[in-house]
Amino acid sequence: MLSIDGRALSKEIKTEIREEVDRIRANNGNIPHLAAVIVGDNPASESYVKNKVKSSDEVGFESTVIKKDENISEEELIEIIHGLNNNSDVDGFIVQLPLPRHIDPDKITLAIDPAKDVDGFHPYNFGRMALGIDTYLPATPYGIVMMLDRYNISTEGKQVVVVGRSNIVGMPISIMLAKKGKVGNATVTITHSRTKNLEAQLKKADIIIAAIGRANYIKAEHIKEGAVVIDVGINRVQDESRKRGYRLVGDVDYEDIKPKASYATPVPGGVGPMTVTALLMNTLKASKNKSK
Ligand code: L34
Repeated sequence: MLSIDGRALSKEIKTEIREEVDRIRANNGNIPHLAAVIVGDNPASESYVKNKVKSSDEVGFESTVIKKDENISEEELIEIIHGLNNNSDVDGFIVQLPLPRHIDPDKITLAIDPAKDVDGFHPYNFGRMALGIDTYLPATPYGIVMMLDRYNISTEGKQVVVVGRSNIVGMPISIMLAKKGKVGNATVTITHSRTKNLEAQLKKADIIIAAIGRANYIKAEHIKEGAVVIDVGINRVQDESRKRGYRLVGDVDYEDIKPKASYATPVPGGVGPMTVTALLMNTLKASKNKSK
């Protein structure tokens, strides 16, 4: 099996972004500025946002983090979003999910100016994505598409089984892979918690996209010989031998599928870093759109 190295690929793409930012700077252009809003103290969210800021620094972007207490009201959060919408210094911003339960994520997404929605979550951008009109693609699906593209893994005519139907991963990646295009033209099956006989679906898949949120759920016995396995899951499992007291594992039992898969993404170091890099790509695009 070949490992799809998301870390190395991210590094490569970030070097390309960095070169472009250097050119922009040399021409006295607009330096991309990403802002991230984080609510509460979810350790996973803090770690993801930290990676977004670190990567922004690496490519020469400006970045701002707005951290709010988990008791912030929905109205106050929407005020912050309006502030970012109207702040011409900020090219794009995200509101890290999940949000506390008293805040409706749909209301938050709808409050974001689609021109600055570098997550690609606003219905305006989701709709453009679904119609194949140029837009910000949601970061995780975009990262997966870049991986398949750069590893020359053909999706044309392939049976793709997506496990999970979330608005930010399962649904958009299903649409993107079914569409016309170099990474596209696949026959896509969307599976979820109500799917009957998931095992039979997985067994026929040439490519599996696992976004379930269950540690080591997919095993060798579930996959076809030579399948490509993309693992979107990031689960924390207790591990006292680690300094942090936990380790990260995917939705796929990587060691188990290794002898059977043709390609697979590790966790960590697979889809995660590509999500961050895709966000940078969208932010660069936002800043270029602004200078037009
Ligand atoms: N608004 N919310 C919004 N936009 C997003 O694009 C996200 N997502 C998902 C969760 N909520 C969001 C992310 O940022 C998932 N996600 C994300 C981002 C980065 C990483 C993983 C998920 C990542 O950097 N993963 C590293 C390990 C991180 C660690 O050590 O904890 C990896 O190697 O997989």
